[in-house]
Amino acid sequence: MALTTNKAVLNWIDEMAAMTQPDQIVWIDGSDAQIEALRAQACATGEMEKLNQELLPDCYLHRTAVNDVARVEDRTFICCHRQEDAGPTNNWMDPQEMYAKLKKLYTGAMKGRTMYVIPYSMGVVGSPFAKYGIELTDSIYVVLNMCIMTRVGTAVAEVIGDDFVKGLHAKADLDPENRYIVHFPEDNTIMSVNSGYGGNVLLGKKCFALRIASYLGRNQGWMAEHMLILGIQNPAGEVRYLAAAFPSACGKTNLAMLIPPEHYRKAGWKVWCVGDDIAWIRVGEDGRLWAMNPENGFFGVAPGTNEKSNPNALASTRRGTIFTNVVHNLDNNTVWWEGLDKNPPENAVDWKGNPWNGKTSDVKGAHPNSRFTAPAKNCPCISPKFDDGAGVPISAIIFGGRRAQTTPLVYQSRDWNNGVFVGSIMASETTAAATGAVGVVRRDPMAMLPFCGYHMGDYFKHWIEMGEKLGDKAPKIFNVNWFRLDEDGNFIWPGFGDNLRVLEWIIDRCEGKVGAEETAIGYVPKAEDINLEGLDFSIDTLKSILAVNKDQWATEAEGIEEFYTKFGGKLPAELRKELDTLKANLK
Ligand code: OXD
Ligand code: MN
Repeated sequence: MALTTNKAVLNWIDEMAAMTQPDQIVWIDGSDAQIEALRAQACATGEMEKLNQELLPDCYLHRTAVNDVARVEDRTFICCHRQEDAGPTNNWMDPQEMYAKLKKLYTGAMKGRTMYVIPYSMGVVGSPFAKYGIELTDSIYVVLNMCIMTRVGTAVAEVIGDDFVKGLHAKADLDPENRYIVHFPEDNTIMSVNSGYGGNVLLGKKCFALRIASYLGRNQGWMAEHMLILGIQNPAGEVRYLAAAFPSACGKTNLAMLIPPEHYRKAGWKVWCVGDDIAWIRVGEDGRLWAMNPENGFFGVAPGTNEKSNPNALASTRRGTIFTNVVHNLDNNTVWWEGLDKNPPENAVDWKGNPWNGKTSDVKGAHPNSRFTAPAKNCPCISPKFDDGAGVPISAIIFGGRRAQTTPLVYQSRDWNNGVFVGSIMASETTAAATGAVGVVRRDPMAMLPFCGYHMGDYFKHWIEMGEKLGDKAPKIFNVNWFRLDEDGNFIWPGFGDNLRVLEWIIDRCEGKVGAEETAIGYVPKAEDINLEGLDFSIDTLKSILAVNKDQWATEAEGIEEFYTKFGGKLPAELRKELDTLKANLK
C-alpha cells in the first residue's frame, strides 16, 4: 500500500512503473519486520548470504558482478539544458536526448521483478535542513543498503513534499556498455541503469547528496561538500568541529574516527565522528558556518581496515552490516579482506565467488574496492550531535591530498579566498608515489571533481560568495599532507592517531593561541608548536616536512596555471589573483 497520498509522488511512480513494467510494487516502510523478510528473500535467491549470527549479528555478504565493482565516472552524466552549465569536467548530453536513450533501456526492465519504493531522508527527518527523496529500485540489496545509509520509511513518506528528488534504478542486464548514471539537476531527477554497485545505485549518496545537492546548494546559498566532519574535545570538555575534504585513498574514514595517541587520551582528549564522507554546509543564524552529515551509515572501503588503522570502523562493522565483494571464510562463516590481519582463511571464497586459499593463492581474495555498509550508530565514537538536525558549527575547513613532496605537513591559508584557492589546487599523486618516485599529479579541487553537479568554475565562485556572506565569522582554511616520503619511499609522518597533533595546532590557530611562520604559500607552524610528546619523532625531521621549497612550488604554480586554463572565462578573477600572488611570492 502506498505510504503517501502526495499526487506528485504517486503520479511519478505510476509513470515509472508504466515504463519499467514490474510485476508488483512494494513500499518500504523501514520496519524491522519488513527488513528481516527482505533479507530472508535475498538469501533464498542467493543475492545475499547470511553470516555467522553469533560473531556478526544481522550481517550479510553480497557479491556484485565482476564487471561492476566501482563508480563509473566515464558513464556518469550531468544533463542540464546548456552544456556550458555542466562545465568541462562533467560528461554532458542534452536532457531530451538522454531521456529518450534511457527510456529504451528502462522499458520492460522490471518485467518479472518487484519495484521497491524507498522514501528516504538525507538528514534528520523533520529537520529544516533535511531533504527527501524516493528511490525506485528492483534490487533488494539496494533497499537494504539504503536502509543503512539513509533514514528510510513511513516517517519520511509522511513529510515528503512536491520537491522530492526522484531516483530510478534498474539493474537491467548489468550490461557495462549500457550502464548510465545520469543526473538531471534541473528536474531533481537521477536515473541509474545496468549497475548494482553501491556508488552507482545507492542514489542518496554521491548522486543526490553531492551532485544534485551541490546544484541545489548553489541556487539556494548553501554547499554540499565531499567532507568528513569530526569533533575534537579537549581536556576542558570543549568540542571544536572540523570539516575536511580529501580525494579517495587519503584516509578520510580513518581521520573521521581517529583514536587520540595515548598521551592525549590520558590527558582527556576525545574525538567524535559526525560524518565520514559528505557534509551539507550553510550559514547559521549566528552567522557561523554549520555542517551536518546527511547520511546515516558508512559505505567504507574494507581492505586495509584493521584493529590498528581504524578500530572504530572495524567495530562499526560487527553488527547490522552488509559486506560487498570481500572474502567469505567458510570455516566460521565470517568475512576477511587484505589488511584485516595476518591470518587469511584457507577454506574460503574470493570476491568473484571462486574457491580461495589465503595461504597459497597469489590473487587477492577481496576486491580492492570491496566495501562495508555499516550503521553510523555502531561507531564507538559517533558524536552525540549525530542526530541533531541543526548540525555542528565549524571552526576550520581542511583540505588535503597525497603528495610525496612539495606540500608541507600543514599550512594555513592567509584568508578565505586564499583558502578557496588552496582547495581548488588540491591534488594527489598516483601510486608511483608509493614506490618513492614522484607520481603523476591528479588535481581534484575540493575532492569534488567527480561529484560537482554543475560547472566547476561556477562552483569556485560559489565558494567565494559564501566567504563574502560569512565575513569575519568565516572558518579558517588549512591544508594537510600526511604522505610526505623520504628518499627510500617511506612515509615520514606516522599519521593515523598522531594526526591529532596537527589538528591541535589547527584549533589553536583558529583560537589565536599560537603563532606561525608566514611563507610564500601561507602560514606554516613553527616546529616547536606541534606537540610531539610521547612520539619518537625528531624536531629536525618535523622541520623538514614543514619546509616550503620555492623551486617545487614554482613547478606547482605552472601545473596550476595549466589546470586553470580548463575553466576558461569561468575561472573567478579572485582565484587568478591568488595564483598571481603565489607566483610573485615565489620570486
Ligand atoms: C566514496 C568515494 O565511495 O569517494 O566515498 O568514492
Ligand atoms: Mn567519498
